[in-house]
Amino acid sequence: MTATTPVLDARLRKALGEQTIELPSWAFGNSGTRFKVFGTPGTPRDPYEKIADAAQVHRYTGLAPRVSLHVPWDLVDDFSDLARHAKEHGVTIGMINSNLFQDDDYKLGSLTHSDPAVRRKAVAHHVQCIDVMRATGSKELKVWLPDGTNYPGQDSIRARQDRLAESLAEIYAELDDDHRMVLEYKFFEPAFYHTDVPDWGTSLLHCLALGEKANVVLDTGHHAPGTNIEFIVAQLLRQGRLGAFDFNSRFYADDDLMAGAADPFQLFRIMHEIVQADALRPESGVNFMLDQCHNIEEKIPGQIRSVMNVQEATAKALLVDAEALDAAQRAGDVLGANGVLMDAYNTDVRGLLADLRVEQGRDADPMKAFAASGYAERIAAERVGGQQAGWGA
Ligand code: PSV
Ligand code: MN
Ligand code: MN
Repeated sequence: MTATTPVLDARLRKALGEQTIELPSWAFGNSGTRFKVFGTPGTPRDPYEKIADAAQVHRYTGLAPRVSLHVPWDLVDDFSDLARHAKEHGVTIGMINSNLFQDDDYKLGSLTHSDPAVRRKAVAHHVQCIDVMRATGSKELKVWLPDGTNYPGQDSIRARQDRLAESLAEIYAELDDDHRMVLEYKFFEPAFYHTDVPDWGTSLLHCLALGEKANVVLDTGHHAPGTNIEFIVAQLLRQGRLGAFDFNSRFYADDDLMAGAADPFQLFRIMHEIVQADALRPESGVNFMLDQCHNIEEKIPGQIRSVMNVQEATAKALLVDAEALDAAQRAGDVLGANGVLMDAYNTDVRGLLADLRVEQGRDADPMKAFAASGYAERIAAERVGGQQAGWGA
């Protein structure tokens, strides 16, 4: 097979031009492991500075117009002022993430806790998040549940599911008509024996019970090694229930490394399912978000690299010759079908994407352009005492 140079035609221009990737505010704070959190010069000191940094990613890629907040990590006195600040920087506020994992009361569970008072507190926290949505113009509430147990017999798995269903219904009832809620699953951690929302099936069952405004979040780092994630993507898309991605890479567990760094082929296979289902369009309702932490690498370039990796995987998926693939699949041509997919994956799309950026009036190379801008040096000089990711102002 001879390599061909891909051309930026009208179809690619439109599809790639419409793509957006949401950034997590916490990617801009310092983070690390339980062993050590390394500081980075210029780390944001508050949510305002996190948004200013996120806006840099959008400025150089044109791909990241929304910033997702985590409450209470990103607590401010006036959320409408934070939304105004975002707008001033050319971005908007995206999903509002609740936090059920840093309060002593939630040691044995939050929305699943056997004590109704603890459950009430956890539900009230989501009501607070919905108020933040109203103040910021955000339309999406994201719930990730750390609840689970560490030992067999510690609590009733079944009773916890019932309590969870009730708590989620109370939260759902608080949503406005134009709000959506997404429920994220994770197979283990912080709980080690059983997790209350461990997989897409459990998340989907709760969403189906709640109603049309509830959909599943797929965090690529939240599966057992070897899981066929693109199968889950295809299945949720068939049901119209894929609400969002949390993109990141993992080698071992929930590593939160840069998207497309560990396994670019997996990212391509995921985007191939998205393109096949025509779910790249903004109206598809799928929010393509990153959920990452940059422990040792610089944060803004780390985010730029990640969105570029998602864009490259998308461009390759758009290059799959759908007709040839369909013909080979129908003919039972195993090697031919696989060859069509691999041809697209093996295409170098970097030139095509550079052309797209130049057409959009941006620099062809976002990494170089950001490095040359002097922004990193400026914030390193201006900001003293930056925060750890995950700790509010
Ligand atoms: C949990 O591991 C998770 O993926 C959830 O999305 C949290 O909100 C996020 O990480 C916190 O970093
Ligand atoms: Mn996540
Ligand atoms: Mn995670």
